This record gives sequence, structure tokens and C-alpha cells, in this order.
Amino acid sequence: MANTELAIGADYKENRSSFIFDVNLSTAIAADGKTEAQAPVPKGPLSPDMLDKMNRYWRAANYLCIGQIYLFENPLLREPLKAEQIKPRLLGHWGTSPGQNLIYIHLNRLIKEHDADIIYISGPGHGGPSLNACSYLEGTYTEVHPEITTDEDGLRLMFRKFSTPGGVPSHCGPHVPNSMHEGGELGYSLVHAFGAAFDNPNLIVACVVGDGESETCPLEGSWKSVNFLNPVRDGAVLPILHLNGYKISGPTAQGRTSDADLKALYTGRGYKPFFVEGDDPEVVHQLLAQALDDCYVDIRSIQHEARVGGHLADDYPAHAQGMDVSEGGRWNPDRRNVSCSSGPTCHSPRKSRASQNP
Ligand SMILES: Cc1ncc(C[n+]2csc(CCOP(=O)(O)OP(=O)(O)O)c2C)c(N)n1
Ligand SMILES: [Mg+2]
Repeated sequence: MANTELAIGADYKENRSSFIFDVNLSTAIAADGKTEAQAPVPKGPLSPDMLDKMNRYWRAANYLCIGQIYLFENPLLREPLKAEQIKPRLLGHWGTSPGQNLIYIHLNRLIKEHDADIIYISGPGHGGPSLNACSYLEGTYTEVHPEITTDEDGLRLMFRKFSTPGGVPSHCGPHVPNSMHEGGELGYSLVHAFGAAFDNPNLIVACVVGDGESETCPLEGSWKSVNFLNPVRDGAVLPILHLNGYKISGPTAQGRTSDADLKALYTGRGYKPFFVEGDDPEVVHQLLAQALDDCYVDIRSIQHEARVGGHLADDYPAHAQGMDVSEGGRWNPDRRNVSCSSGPTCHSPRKSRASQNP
């Protein structure tokens, strides 16, 4: 994977232009009026048709997240937006949603292509819009909540119910079809993931861990659970570190750690790290699809070796039983305003501390 990543990431990185943060627009714009050079879309496992479909699905899920967080009325923006159609009190945050949607959609591809038995656990806080959106697009949300119909009225109700008294919470909860992890208090996603994998030999538990969440004590300790996973009788855990650099608006320690140090850290913990990052969706789709394919092959081959070859049968494996996919944009002190596909526009740390999460 490392070679593939370098090979297909190189052109793309060289061709990236720099961005500056426009305070008035509250977004990143190209620096010095330069337009972004068109980077070649890398080759990867996704056919053009599949890439297009997945990208559309991702954009639709992103829209549904924005609607849940911000919209009170006018759910399909069929008329020009008025101030009174925006929710007076916002809860949930956008920064975690695009990355989690991306991962969800890519895991669905893995499930379909390999007929794999995979469940998804969402750790980062206020990621509820993402789970609601993806299950709504699948149809499972409406199956469980028939009042949330697949039309404009259903969308309006879904948006209004989000994070409102008597509605649904801003994090994953029992209302989400097939959920087994209640969000809210950060720190327990990974231990729940390992718990689900023990004695469940065919299961792969994909667990998205926030880089802020990973600073909590329970999460920090949970990485050690890989030492108790037996490749013969247990399933596998695929932790996916959502390294968007921030915990809402506060900087994270790992967001300011070099790739080399992160690699050493997770290797030492018994994982085999893969890195996926970028700010061009088409490129990131290919990189992530490749990384997940590689993780899947690695997991199955470790299990095959242990189950058929007899290696590691009764040992607690101290090597790669889980994988880590670090995903998202990284804050870079030399290029302060980096927009990333999987998180918010990354702000300068000097401006970033004001609205730390309640
Ligand atoms: C134990 C705990 N502390 C603080 C919070 C408040 N909180 C909710 S979301 C969040 C930031 C989470 O950041 P991260 O895990 O990086 O997820 P991201 O949104 O960046 O994907 C915080 C601090 C919480 N929910 N639980
Ligand atoms: Mg984060």
C-alpha cells in the first residue's frame, strides 16, 4: 500500500495550489487569485462509473447532514433561503460529517464487493447526522421510522427532529438502524468494537475514532485490546482514525504529529498503519478504496494463516490484527489554510480556540 500511495499521491500533491482563509466568506479561497491546477485523477480500484456513483452518494449524504444541522424549513432549497428558515439554535457540527459519510459509503462498497460481514461504529462526537443521512439514503431509516418518508415532507421532519427535544440526538443512538454504540460521551467506540469482535470469527468491526476522541483515557487504553484478539476464534477490528486535526475547533495532538511519528506510534501498538489524505474528492475516493481493499486482504490473510496454517493459533497476537487508516486533511503550520475533504476547513490555530465544544 505504501508504494501505491506514494505513486498515486505524488502528482496530485505537486499540483495542489495553496489556499488562504477568507474571514468574510468563512471559507478557504485560492491564494493570490491562482486557480487550482487540475491534478490527474489517479488510477485506483474504482471504475469511472462506480466513482461517480459513490461521489454522488457522498454529496447527497453531505447535503442531508447540512440540512439536519441548519435547516428548519425549505429542505430542498427549492426557493431562496430566508433567515427564518435556518434553525435558531444549532447543535451537531459539520466537521465530522463528510469524513464519516465517506467512510460509510466506502465500507458499503467493501461489503458488496466481498460479501463481507462488516459493522460500523461511529466514535467522533456529534456524528449523528452522518449515520442518519446514510441510513436514510439506504432506506433503512424510513423502515424503522416510517414517518420520515422519502420525500420533501419526510426530509423536513427529519431535519426538524434532529437534535431537538423529543427528536433524535446529535450523536449515534438507538434510533439509528442497526446501531450498537451510543455516542455522546467520547471514548468508548474502540472498546465496543473489540467487544463485538470477540468470539465472532467472521465479523469485521470498522470503528471510526475521532482524533479528539482518541485523546480520552478510555480510548487511549482501548488500543491495547488488539493484544487480546485471537485470529482463530475472534473477528477483526479495523480502526479508522478520523484525523481532521480538530476536536470541533480545538487542535488535536495527533493532528500536529508527523506521519513518521504516527506510524511509529501505531506500529508499536500492534497495528499496521495506512494513510489516506487529500482535498480532491475523486483522488481521495481512489486512495481510500485502495487502502480498504488492502486492509481487507491483510485481515483475511492473517486469519487464513492462523486458521488454516496454524500460525498464532492460541497466542495473543502482538502484531497486525487490526489496521489503521488515518484519513483526512492535516493542519500544516506552513500552509495554514488547508481545505480537506473529510473535515472542516482547517483554521489557523490562532483563530480556532474561541468556540471549543461545550
Ligand atoms: C468525554 C467527552 N468529552 C467532551 C465531549 C464534548 N465533545 C463532543 S464532540 C467533541 C469533539 C470530538 O472531536 P473528534 O473526536 O476529533 O471528532 P471530529 O468531530 O473531529 O470528527 C467534544 C470535545 C464529549 N462528548 N465527551
Ligand atoms: Mg477531529
